[in-house]
Amino acid sequence: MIGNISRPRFKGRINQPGWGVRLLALVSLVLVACASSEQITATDLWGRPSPGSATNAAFYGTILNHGAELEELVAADIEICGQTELHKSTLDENSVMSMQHVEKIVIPPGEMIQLEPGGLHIMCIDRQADLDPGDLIPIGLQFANFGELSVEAEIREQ
Ligand SMILES: [Cu+2]
Repeated sequence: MIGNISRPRFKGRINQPGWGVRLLALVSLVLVACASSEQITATDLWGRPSPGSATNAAFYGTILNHGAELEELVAADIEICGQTELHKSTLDENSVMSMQHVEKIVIPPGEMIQLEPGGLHIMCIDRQADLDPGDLIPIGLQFANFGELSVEAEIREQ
């Protein structure tokens, strides 16, 4: 008997969305397209949890330049940090990691820049609050042409 269980069959017509649904989907698509036509976007910003005595923290993410002009990230501001700087980590010939302050991060038109561990990052110096998993930390990104972009970084383990 087990092999003879008949499953309900849906005819194709039932699964076809009506034109109203399709129109809604189209409108949503257009809205998404408009939202992403911002000249500069920053996505997936994050930082590691850092409770306790550590005084510094780093933030990472992806910055995209959708515009036709070259853009420069010139500063970042995080309220819970005494000082916020743009940094770049480098590995020297002895495999020693060090980081330098950079004046700006250049984002060519149509390209994206990855801020990531071991590379470019936003450095939080003199951290004044714990960073716990799930926290959303507001960051102000200052661009040379675009101006200020407000984003939030999620605190998580990678
Ligand atoms: Cu750093």
